[in-house]
Amino acid sequence: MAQQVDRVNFGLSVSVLLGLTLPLLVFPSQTAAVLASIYAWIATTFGWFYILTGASTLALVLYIAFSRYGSIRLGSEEPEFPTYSWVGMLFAAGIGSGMLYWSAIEWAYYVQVPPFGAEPFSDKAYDWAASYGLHHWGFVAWAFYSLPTLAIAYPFYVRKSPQLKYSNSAQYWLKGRENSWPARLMDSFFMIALIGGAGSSLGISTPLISALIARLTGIPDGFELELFVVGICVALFSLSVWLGLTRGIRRLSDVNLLMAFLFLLFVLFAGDTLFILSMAVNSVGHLLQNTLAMTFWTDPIANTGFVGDWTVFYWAWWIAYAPFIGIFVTRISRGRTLREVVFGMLCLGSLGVWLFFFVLGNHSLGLQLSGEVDVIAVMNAESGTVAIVAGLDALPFAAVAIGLFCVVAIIFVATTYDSASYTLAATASTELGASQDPARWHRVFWAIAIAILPIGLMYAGGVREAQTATLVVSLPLTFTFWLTGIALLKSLRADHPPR
Ligand code: NM2
Repeated sequence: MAQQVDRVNFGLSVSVLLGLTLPLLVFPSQTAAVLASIYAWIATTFGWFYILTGASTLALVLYIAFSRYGSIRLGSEEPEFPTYSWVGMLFAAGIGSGMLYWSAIEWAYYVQVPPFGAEPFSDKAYDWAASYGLHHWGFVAWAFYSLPTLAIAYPFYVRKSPQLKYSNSAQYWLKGRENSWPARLMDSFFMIALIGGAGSSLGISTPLISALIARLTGIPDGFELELFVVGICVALFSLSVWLGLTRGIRRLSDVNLLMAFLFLLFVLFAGDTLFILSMAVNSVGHLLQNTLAMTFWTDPIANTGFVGDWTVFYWAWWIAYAPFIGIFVTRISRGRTLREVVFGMLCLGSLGVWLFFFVLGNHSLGLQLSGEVDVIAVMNAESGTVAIVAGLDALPFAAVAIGLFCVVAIIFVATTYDSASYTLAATASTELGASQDPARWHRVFWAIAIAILPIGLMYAGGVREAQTATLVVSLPLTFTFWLTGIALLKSLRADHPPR
């Protein structure tokens, strides 16, 4: 159904897109230096605040799920999507091919500079390396995604506030002032974070995908191949968002889930199955044993930089994506209870990512330990991407694994971008009803618009800077998390007074 365009939000976000791209293109090194020093300042000054926000967010969503509020249903209808597709869509939207990169290689960074005072390359360092990734992509991380989802979905379905926007999460305070400047500010922070975040994700995944294609076809890797990869991805996600939620986005996510499972099964059985399984079980134990310590660790005494470089970096990254996921998951969650939303995201979301860390991560960790491939040396000498391909190359029928991995990576990129374009279009539309979609041209406009930034960045070499910019923008979003959390609790209390 065609909807009106909200001129202010539309104009604002197009200006943001240009405002973000131009300085990075015209003054790349100066912009990079400024951004890096701002991030360093944020990580030192607000590190504790990010850690505290993570722990509190997890506590809040668990409280809502376990309390009587958990059984509140979002709208009175039956769920619009079957659970398989619902989980598939929320997973594919929230997780991009960044996860494919990090799940395979994150351990190799941690083993060299381990947390909690472990000796580099020691057995203890390997234990931490195999379990810390599970924390950075686990319950706290998914709680960051769940909170805006609850905070947007509750007013949207239950309080009938027809705004599929981030500022809807502050509806408790904004009643009747949906177009006021605090609302606009919240929405524009969200749009900047999403445009920057999506831009840098495509900037990270393109080299990975083109390295895989180069390995498979023998075509030399380089800027032309990368442009070609961006072209395929953009075509795929424009088509998907053009077809819409049910015919496009949902179908692509269903295929995504199936292909991802096939790929993981292949690596599990073609690789050292026994080692992968026992390392996976072991790392869950290590994670559970240390969850509290990891959730609250700010490293104030030794100040090794691990928390700022990793945990704060990850929390900021998840927070930058979170309002987008909140809007998108709201749209697909009609008919579900708050408890289902929290547990679906926390448990199934974490489990989905963990399967990649279990199989892909422990496969390459095993190669390092057995001496078959010196993954760390390859990574340090060349790049993480090359090290991942080297790990897959050690498998029997390596071409099958690499081919599947390449297809999965492309679909993961496309499924994040189609929902991101959908969400940007929704934010830049005026009132959307519970099952209305933004106009078709408008959805495709955003699909193409958010691809322009990464192409520019790849050309100018500013992918890291875009990522840093995203992290910087996530600071004000972190403050809005407290705002939306309190607004949600207040609305729930007001609508459901204790009996
Ligand atoms: N998060 C999940 O490429 C990606 O995986 C994008 C990254 C926010 C850490 C999402």
